[in-house]
Amino acid sequence: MTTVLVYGTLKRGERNHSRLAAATFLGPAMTRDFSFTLAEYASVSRPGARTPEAAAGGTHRISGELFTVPPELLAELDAFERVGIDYQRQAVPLRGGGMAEIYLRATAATRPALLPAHHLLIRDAVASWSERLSA
Ligand code: PCA
Repeated sequence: MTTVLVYGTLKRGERNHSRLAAATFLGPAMTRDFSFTLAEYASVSRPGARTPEAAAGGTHRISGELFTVPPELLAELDAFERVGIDYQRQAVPLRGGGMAEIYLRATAATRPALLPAHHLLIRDAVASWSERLSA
């Protein structure tokens, strides 16, 4: 089992949450460190929808929901999030202790240089996806 911190479309009430049907909700959680950036993009797969994307580097912590995920589901989620292309999954310390896996923007080395034109940054993501707390 792996503990995963989700902050975007996988959260309860969001459009991809049904993919976590086999996961166990543990509660709200946030990263320990204020060392991330959260941006929001126009969804490639769903025109009109928006997708948040956290990246390493920055001054914000990421808040979301903690789930226990069985190995088969983790593999499915990695495929869905296109790990190695769009996202990388990384272990981060949580506020209050412990670690969780989180999907962060893939590094420039693995991310395709040319993104579709509609996959452009719209604006900084705001509280709709994650609290933004200053250090
Ligand atoms: N799905 C993952 C990463 C961003 C997204 O929309 C999540 O909810 O954590």
